[in-house]
Amino acid sequence: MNDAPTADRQAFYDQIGPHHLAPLWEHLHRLVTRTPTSPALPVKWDYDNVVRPLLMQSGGLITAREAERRVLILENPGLKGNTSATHSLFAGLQLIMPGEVAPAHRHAASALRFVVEGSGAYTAVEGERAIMEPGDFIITPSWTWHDHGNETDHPVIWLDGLDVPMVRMFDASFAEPANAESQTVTRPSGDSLARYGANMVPVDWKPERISSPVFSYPYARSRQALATLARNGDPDPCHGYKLRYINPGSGGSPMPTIGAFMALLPAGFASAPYRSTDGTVYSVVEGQGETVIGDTVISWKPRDLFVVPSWAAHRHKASSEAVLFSFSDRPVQEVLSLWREDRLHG
Ligand code: GTQ
Ligand code: FE2
Repeated sequence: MNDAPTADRQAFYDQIGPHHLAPLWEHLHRLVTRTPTSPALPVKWDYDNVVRPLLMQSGGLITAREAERRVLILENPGLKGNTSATHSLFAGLQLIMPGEVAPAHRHAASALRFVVEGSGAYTAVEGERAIMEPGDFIITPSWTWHDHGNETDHPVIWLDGLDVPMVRMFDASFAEPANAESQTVTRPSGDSLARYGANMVPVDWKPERISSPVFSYPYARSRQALATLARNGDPDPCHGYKLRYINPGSGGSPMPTIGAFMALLPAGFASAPYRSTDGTVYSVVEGQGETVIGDTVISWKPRDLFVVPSWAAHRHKASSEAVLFSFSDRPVQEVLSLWREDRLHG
């Protein structure tokens, strides 16, 4: 019912309100919609001209130690006050200056990092440091200890993606600081990738947790795989050449709540329109192009970030060969049998 209620009905609503009761029939069509109606908006953050200068300015205002994490939140303008990029996902850009440490902690929320600028900083996860290079994808699964450090002479910046809004929805947030600022290194860098990331695993290994035992997915490997696909076959009309990151122990997503993807769009490629129920955060790695989302045209270049809301029809056009990283809540929707997609040819 969309019309203003009649006087007698309004009087009834006023009568039941104090008893914490409300008439479903006034809300039903907003609650059970025929199709998704996300309040999230298509939005772009220009890295070179807007985000980077402001992030560097924040570097002069607060240290990583003081801030605990020096992050500018990418807040969707359709979700003001929610500190989130989509309804279910937080995104932010984190800056760590030379010599800084972001102290060790752990929390219920799962996090991913996608390195945007600068190389040689590290994220330590459960005693192993991942040395970060642009385009690397790194995970810190739920309740794993993690700290960051930058022992180089230049700033390092990465995209953080967390399932914080989902954890908040469940009222299931826990967090704990570590005793020491930096974790003691207990395994050499590259150890988990060698053990679990060479299409092999230790002979008697049994997965102990739901998340991937590989926590660093280097760009060089992902990029090479995409280049090979592009040489060997035709692109998908909607996706170009698109791969998803996996947990090698299960074939599923690296962490249960967040799916992550990387796509290569050949120069001149224009994708067929597409929509899916997982609102998605994109980070441009290489190339230039535009993504048309409904009536909104988002033109992008390396390091720009943008959001495609749930069920928003969109298509990508690459003016030069492009690589797009993205993440979404798709694995959650899939296990709940909620995920849907629509290929809108023509
Ligand atoms: O780097 O550990 O953007 O705990 C938000 C929460 C980053 C982190 C964020 C976090 C972190
Ligand atoms: Fe954290």
